Amino acid sequence: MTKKTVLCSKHVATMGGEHPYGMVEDGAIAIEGSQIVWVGRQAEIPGAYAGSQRIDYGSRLITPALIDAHTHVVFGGNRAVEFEMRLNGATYEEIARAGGGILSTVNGTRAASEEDLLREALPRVDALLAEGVSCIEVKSGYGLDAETELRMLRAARRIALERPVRIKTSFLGAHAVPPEYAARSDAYIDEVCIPALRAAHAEGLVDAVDGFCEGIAFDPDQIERVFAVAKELGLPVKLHAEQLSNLGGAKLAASYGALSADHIEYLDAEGVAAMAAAGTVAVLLPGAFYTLHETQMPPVDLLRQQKVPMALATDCNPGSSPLTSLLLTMNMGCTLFRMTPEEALAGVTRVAARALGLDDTGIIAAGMRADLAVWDVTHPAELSYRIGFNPLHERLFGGQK
Ligand code: DI6
Ligand code: FE
Repeated sequence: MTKKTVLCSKHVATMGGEHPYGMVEDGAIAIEGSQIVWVGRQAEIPGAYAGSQRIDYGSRLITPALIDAHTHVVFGGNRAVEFEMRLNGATYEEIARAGGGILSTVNGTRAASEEDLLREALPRVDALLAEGVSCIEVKSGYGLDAETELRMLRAARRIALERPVRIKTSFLGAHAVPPEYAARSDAYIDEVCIPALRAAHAEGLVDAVDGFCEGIAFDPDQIERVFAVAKELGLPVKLHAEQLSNLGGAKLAASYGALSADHIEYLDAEGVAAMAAAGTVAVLLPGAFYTLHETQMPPVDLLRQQKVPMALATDCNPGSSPLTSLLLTMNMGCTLFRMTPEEALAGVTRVAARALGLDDTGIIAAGMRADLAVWDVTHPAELSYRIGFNPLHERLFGGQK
């Protein structure tokens, strides 16, 4: 018989239901094995769980464990020197066009073994787990040749063997044009990106297909060729869209029923409407906005009005967002993008799950995985309010400490 446990706490933010934060006061969560089997008030615990082991967390807050729905945590090297160059006046796009930027990380990643990539990623992963994260999306996209793209994805999948965390992988072969295909981006898509996607899928390494639709990367026609193959393979798509300019990427992604369109600072009303109609999640990435001194805000009011769900993620990468704190990301979502603390918490739980196509995590409800975070705070707004403080008391992953 699987072990039953009842967790009790003064505040349980289920992030489901009608109340703000789905709050249950004097709450209890019954867990059997790795699953939540019942949630409600302590006064109403069903008889079936009366004799179970109880853990009393006192006046603390329990939330769903956090989900980082957009990261590039697997890569080789770092770009501190470019950070310095940007502060001496160079722009992100100038550095990219001069062969730095994403391509400098491509060099570092091609030179790294699978072991190196895993070893370098783990400290970043550990920083996220220490803040109550239970699930991390990880993209390829710094290999830009079939061998290195697959190596990145294998390293990403191995994170889940080294740490108690769920990993979802996205194939991002259409991230940048590698030097050997300079000025031949169409040939890169047909000769490298698409065959690498097929090979990665054949090896079972791909959960979703992503792309970078931008002047310094790929145009909508090129992205569409990759999406057509994703569709043929039965893989969901998502897209880095409208980060630095508006090329209509979000609209294209929505036309493929994308799980998410990410960044979207330059998204217009037409793009918002297309996302709303397709049920595509907006993944907002304030770490990149902050790092690049961006001034164009994502259209948060319009997204809200059109009921496009908003997720928040770190975009952890060595160039535009060397960020490994989802709590700081929540604070930035509130202060830079004027999201509410409730939207920020939904954005790293319920909505983040949806951006990854997951329906068994992100809220606290019967039938969901027991992925939970217990915090030394009494009100959920405290999670977004503080800057650089980690109040995590305990994280449960599939019911395990
Ligand atoms: N947009 C981003 O913010 C990351 N990738 C992308 O398409 C940045 C990647 C990098 O600069 O290394
Ligand atoms: Fe990204």
